[in-house]
Amino acid sequence: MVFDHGTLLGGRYTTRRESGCADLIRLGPQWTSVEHRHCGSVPAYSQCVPANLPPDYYAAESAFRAATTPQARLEALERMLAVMPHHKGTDHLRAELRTRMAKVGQELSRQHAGSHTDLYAVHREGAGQVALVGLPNSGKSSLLQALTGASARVGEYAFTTQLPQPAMMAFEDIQVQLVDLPAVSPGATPAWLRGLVRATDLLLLLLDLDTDPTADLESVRSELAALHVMPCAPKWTTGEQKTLETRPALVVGTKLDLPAADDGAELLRLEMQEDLPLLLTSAQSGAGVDALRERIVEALDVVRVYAKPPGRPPDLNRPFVLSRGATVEDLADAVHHELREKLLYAVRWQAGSAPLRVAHGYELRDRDIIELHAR
Ligand SMILES: Nc1nc2c(ncn2[C@@H]2O[C@H](COP(=O)(O)OP(=O)(O)OP(=O)(O)O)[C@@H](O)[C@H]2O)c(=O)[nH]1
Ligand SMILES: [Mg+2]
Repeated sequence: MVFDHGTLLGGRYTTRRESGCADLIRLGPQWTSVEHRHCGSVPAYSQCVPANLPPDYYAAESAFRAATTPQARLEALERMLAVMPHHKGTDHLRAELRTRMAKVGQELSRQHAGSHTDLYAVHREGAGQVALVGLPNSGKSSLLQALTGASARVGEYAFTTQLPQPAMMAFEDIQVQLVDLPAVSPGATPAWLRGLVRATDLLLLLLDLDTDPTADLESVRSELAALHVMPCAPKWTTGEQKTLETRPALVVGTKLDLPAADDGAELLRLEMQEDLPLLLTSAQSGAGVDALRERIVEALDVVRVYAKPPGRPPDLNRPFVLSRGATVEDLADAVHHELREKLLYAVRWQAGSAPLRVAHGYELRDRDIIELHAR
C-alpha cells in the first residue's frame, strides 16, 4: 500500500493507493494522475483523506518553490514540517517532506564539500563545548531549551534537527556551549558529525526513558563507534586510558515525567552497571535539569579564576575558566598572550587572610583571585 498527496477539487488531499507496484512518483501542482515508475500504469485510489493543512503550510510551500538556495529550501521544508498538523492524513506527506529534506541536506553537503566548516563547524565559545547525541526524538532539542533557555526546533516527528545548533548554558558564573545535533540512527547518521563529536569536550548521550533506553544506548554506542568515538566516564579519560577516540560522556535519561520512565531508568541502571554516569531528566517538568547543569560543569573539570590588576579590585563578574591543573602562567597567557613572557610575580588574594605571593607554576584552584605583576 502506498500513499501520496496532491490537490483535488481545490482542496489538499492525501490519497492511498493499493497496488502491488511499490513506487508512486509524480506529483503535479494539480492532481491528475500518478504513474508507476516500473509499469507505467495509472493506479487505482481506494480512499481520500483530507490533510487539512493550515495557511502557514502553504506560505512555507510557496517559500520552498521560490527558494533559490539549498539552505533556503531546507528552512522552508523545516517550516512546512513544523506547522503540519499531526493526523493520519498527513503521515505520508510528512514522510515525503523528510525524504526531500534528506536530499536537500545531501545537496548542501556536496555544495560545501570543500568548506564544511561554514555549515557544520561550530565556533567554540565559553568554558567548554558539550554535544548532545541521541536517536531521533530522544529529546535533544527540548533538553537544550531547558538547559539554556534558547529556542530550538522541537517536533514529534523524527529528524527535526538537521544542522548543529549551539546555545550557551550558564552555571553560576560559568558559560558552557551546548550543541544540539541531528539524530544519530542506523543508516542515517550524518558523516560530518564525526569531526564535531571527536573534538568536543563532553558528550551527552540522550536516551528516551519512555521507550527502550537500553537498546537505544546500544544503538547510540554503535553509531558513535562507526564515527570512531568511544564514550567513557569523564574521570577515565585522564591518564593512561585516554586515547584519541575516547570522549568523556554522561548518559542522560529524558522524559522522566512519562509513565514508563521509572521502569526504563531502572533497566538502564542495571544494564549500564555504572560504566558511565547516569542522570535522569525531564525537559517538560524541569526535573533533574539543575543537577545536570552542575554535572556538566563538574565533568568539564575546569577551574574559574578571577584576575586582579595591581591596585584595583578583581572583576568578579568575568572569571577566566581554565582546565584543572592550569598554572599562574596559563592564567597570564589567557589574560593576554604577551603577559606570560612579561610576568614578574603573582599574588593570591583570599578573603580573611593576608595576600600570598605564589610561584609561576602555582596550580590554580577554583575561585582563586590572582593579582598578576608584569614588567
Ligand atoms: N513528555 C515529555 N516529552 C518530551 C520531553 N522532551 C521532549 N519531549 C517530546 O519528544 C519529542 C521529540 O523532542 P525533540 O526535542 O524534538 O527531540 P530531538 O531528539 O531533538 O529530535 P530530532 O531532532 O528529531 O532528533 C517532542 O514531541 C517533544 O515534545 C520531556 O521531557 N517530556
Ligand atoms: Mg532536535
